[in-house]
Amino acid sequence: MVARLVLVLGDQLSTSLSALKAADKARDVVVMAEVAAEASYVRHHPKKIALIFAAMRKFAATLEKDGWDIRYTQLDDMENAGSIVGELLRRATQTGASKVIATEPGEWRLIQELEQAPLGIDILQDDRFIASHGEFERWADGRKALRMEYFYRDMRRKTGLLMEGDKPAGDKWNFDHDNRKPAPGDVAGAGPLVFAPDDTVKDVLALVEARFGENFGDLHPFEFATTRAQALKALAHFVKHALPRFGDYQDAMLSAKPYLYHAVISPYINIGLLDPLEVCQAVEDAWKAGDVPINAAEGFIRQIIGWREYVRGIYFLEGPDYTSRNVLGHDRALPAFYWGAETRMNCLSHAVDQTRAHAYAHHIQRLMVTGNFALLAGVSPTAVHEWYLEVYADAFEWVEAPNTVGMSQFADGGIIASKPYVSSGAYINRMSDYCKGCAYKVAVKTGEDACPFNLLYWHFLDRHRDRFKNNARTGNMYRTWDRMDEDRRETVLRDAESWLAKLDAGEVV
Ligand code: FAD
Ligand code: DLZ
Ligand code: SF4
Repeated sequence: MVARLVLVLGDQLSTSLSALKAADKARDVVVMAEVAAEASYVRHHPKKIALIFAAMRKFAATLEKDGWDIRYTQLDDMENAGSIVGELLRRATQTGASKVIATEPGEWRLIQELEQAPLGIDILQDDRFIASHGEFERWADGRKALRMEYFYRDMRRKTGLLMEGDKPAGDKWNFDHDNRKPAPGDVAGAGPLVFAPDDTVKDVLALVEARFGENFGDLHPFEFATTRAQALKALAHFVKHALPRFGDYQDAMLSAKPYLYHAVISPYINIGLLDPLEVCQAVEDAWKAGDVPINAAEGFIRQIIGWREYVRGIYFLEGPDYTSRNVLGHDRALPAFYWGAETRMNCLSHAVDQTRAHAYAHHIQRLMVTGNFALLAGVSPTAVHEWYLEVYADAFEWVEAPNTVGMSQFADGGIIASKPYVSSGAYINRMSDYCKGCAYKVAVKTGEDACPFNLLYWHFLDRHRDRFKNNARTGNMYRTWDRMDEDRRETVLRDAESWLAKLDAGEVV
């Protein structure tokens, strides 16, 4: 019988992949390819490209050992066709295959390319998720608002995680009330387990340095896990050393501690080295063993079976135009300090520096520092979306776009976020140590020294009054604003305008 091609993409490195399960090891040929089209559709952080290429090479070796016939193309192979479809066509000619089995990619762009390819491609559902597209559609159907919390409860019931019969463990679905403490300055922070580069990784690092060395981001030191075995060790390290305090300090930010008690496993889950359910089971086991408190276990499991599944559901429900939504009509260019240019804002400077160094920032840095600023300043959500897709090692469109366009920039009109995630400097000051070392003064509300978040917060609310004044969660902010005397309101708006004019003129702000 003629062989079929089995496509395995760089974020599909799971032996349980639906395309592999549907294939016949004795007959079919696995195609994996490092291609320029995927490596440059945005200017990915060099660490992200290195992670994907190194993990792809090692995954191919694992499959080969397991008896699969693999056709692997390295980026600098002379015959490399440069794109996924090009590589499939080349391998089809080589092997005589006329059919391809693929698992659905996590991006509309690539799904459409596969659908339009002159090949018979069978695209199977990606079943490495808890909810299928059909299940999410049924949940969403007829609901006025698609709130994550209700979807999450269904996922708890479906998986049985942290359930006691049909009741949530500890009698509450959500323990956030106990979470989100500001970090005292002396917390240790566990930090992720790191891995020294082996020969495969060193080869990839040399390639990435030569081809993508100009992209924003430091390639060295490269310390990510690149195999499932290493990723499992990183998970065990997190569960033992960081999970117990994960809930407490989930939203805290400290200049010297980029990771605090976060897991730093999203890149591994997203490329397939770890399975989301096994991760949650490890966390539940630690709670059952009495090693971690319920607020940490519940808070963590909610991020995975709640938020992660929910944002994927929204991405596929909303369709390919989701990334170009812009209900607030924001069109400012992304400021140069997102690419490392100088800024006087210490919070932004730290979040961007960490991003450049590690291809990582934790959720609150993404949401309440870089995201919050872009939203307040009215930056084009498409530009913001591209930035997040480029700079983080865990960024794949199905998860990045809803978090950025929806949750962070409110550009989808509130499908994901029930209110815009905006704050003045007071929130950042409460949750971090950034303000202490800042050229601006967080307590100052107007004038040259005023924290720009303080100025822009009111400017944002004022310019979007019609949209947000009746929102149950922002309405009281308008009452505060309206209670200020008129002179003060005018001064705040004038100072915000002149600060934005300096930003637009390219001054260091
Ligand atoms: P932890 O804080 O330790 O959380 C544990 C796990 O929960 C993560 O590994 C991740 O798998 C999952 N998780 C937590 N929050 C979310 C969420 N909102 N959506 C989906 N999964 C979540 N996450 C990505 O995986 N890829 C992205 O491209 C991405 N872009 C984001 C962009 C913005 C603007 C924002 C606000 C958030 C984004 N997130 C993204 C979500 C979240 O910030 C990251 O998942 C998290 O920071 C990863 O670090 P961690 O493994 O240390 O997470
Ligand atoms: C992100 C990425 C990169 C940088 N390079 C490759 C590659 O060379 N080959 C490949 O198969 N996949 C790569 N990927 C992951 C794809 O871009 C990803 O599958 C799609 O964005 C869908 O999530
Ligand atoms: Fe950021 Fe304002 Fe604090 Fe400076 S004072 S670190 S700009 S929040």
